[in-house]
Amino acid sequence: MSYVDEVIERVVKENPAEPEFHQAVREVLESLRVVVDANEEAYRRDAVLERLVNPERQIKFRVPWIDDNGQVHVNTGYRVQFNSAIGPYKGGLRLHPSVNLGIIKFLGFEQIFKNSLTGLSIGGGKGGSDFDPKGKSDREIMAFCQSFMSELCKYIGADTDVPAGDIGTGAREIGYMFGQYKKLRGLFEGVLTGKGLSYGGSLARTEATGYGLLYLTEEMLKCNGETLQGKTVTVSGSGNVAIYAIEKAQQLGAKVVTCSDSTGWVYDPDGIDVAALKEIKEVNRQRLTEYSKYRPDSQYHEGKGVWTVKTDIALPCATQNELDLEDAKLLVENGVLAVAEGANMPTTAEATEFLQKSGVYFVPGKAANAGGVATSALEMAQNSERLSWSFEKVDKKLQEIMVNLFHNIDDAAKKYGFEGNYVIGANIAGFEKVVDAMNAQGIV
Ligand code: NDP
Ligand code: 2IT
Repeated sequence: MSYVDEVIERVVKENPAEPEFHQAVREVLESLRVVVDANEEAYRRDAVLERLVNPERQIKFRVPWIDDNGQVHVNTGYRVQFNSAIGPYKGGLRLHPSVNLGIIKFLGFEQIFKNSLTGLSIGGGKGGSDFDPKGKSDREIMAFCQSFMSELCKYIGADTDVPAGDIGTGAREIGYMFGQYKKLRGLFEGVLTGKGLSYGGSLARTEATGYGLLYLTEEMLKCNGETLQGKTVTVSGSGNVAIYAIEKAQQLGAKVVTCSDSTGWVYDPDGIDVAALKEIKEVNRQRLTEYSKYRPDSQYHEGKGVWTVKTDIALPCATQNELDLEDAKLLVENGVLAVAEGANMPTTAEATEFLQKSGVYFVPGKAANAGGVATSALEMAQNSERLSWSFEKVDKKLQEIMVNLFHNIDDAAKKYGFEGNYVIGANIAGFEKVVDAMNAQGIV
């Protein structure tokens, strides 16, 4: 059996009931086959793949907090410090009832390669909790965040591990966590990114993931003789990534006609009203059912359905495995040109394969959504020099990072004979830097 197959089999056996982690490992290792096969003897001897798929450390802890009625709740907190070969662990904190160790491990594993692709000095990590922020009062959110950080603060620091936002964790949660870290550790340092602007946050971090997704998509289209101008775009999700993806797509001349949340989706044939979406989601924290009050000609549908709409470019920006084979078939039937992942692993393995075989340009999340973490690294740089850069400066650097990133994955795909396969290109380009750093640092 080949080394790649052997390690995949062991990951599945040794990490039972973690299907998302298996899926992420399988995708990466399958892509690396061409590189691993060429170095099989040395890689086996050095257990390169075993060291890659086993986190350096995983922390699981109790998070007790008291609700507004005096009831005590206990959630589970996680931080997986996956790989520090190229820099301090870096990656978001997800707060969602579906969170479990396998999901945090899949996200942490992806983060290793994504962070490497940014070209910046950040290792891979991820954390979170099965806490559900929906419907909680501000005081309850604060109580949870303080309890979560009371334990997490023992394991993180500006030069060791720097968490940030993800699903359910935005500026409010980062603020409460930062306050608790500072109180307990007595350190005002860049231990979290996505901070508010008044206490060390970076301009353009809020916009970065969505904007970066569009900068990369535009470059990819340009290199294939296409452009965003005049295209129809469908987006899923209506959170941080989705909102700023929609905003930038419209700035670049496309028309975005959908968005969604976990209960339903909106079709707005005239183009999504971003100001209305921000008010509903960022200010009032309401459901998408409110959208038709702002836009009477739009349609609201319960359940799932964004991918049934005819589109040129599909941008899944909600969560993992939200675009399956049936959705992919519909998209292809409707003539989709490109799919770029704003979320982490939103496309199932079968759907990805089908899209690629159908000639759709497909860019995986670890490349397409890397603008968020890249700008987090720029926030870390600003914190280190105790300065704040202008929006224009950060945004320009973000654009450069995404354009370079696209060319790196495109070149890696070509170099190994898989031209146009951005999944293989991203995995190989991300892996090369990490494995080089791991080899240089010895068996640690
Ligand atoms: P938010 O919490 O701001 O928004 C998440 C959006 O996705 C909401 O509209 C939410 O709907 C929807 N959603 C979440 N879970 C589900 C689900 N199980 N089923 C259906 N809809 C769901 O998160 P972000 O925008 O920050 O993150 C979105 C994706 O992008 C995630 O995969 C995240 O890992 C990834 N990502 C985020 C980055 C960042 O900088 N924030 C960077 C790179 C990737 P509802 O509100 O109803 O739950
Ligand atoms: O998935 C991701 O890249 C993020 N949630 C952002 C991580 C970060 O550290 O900014």
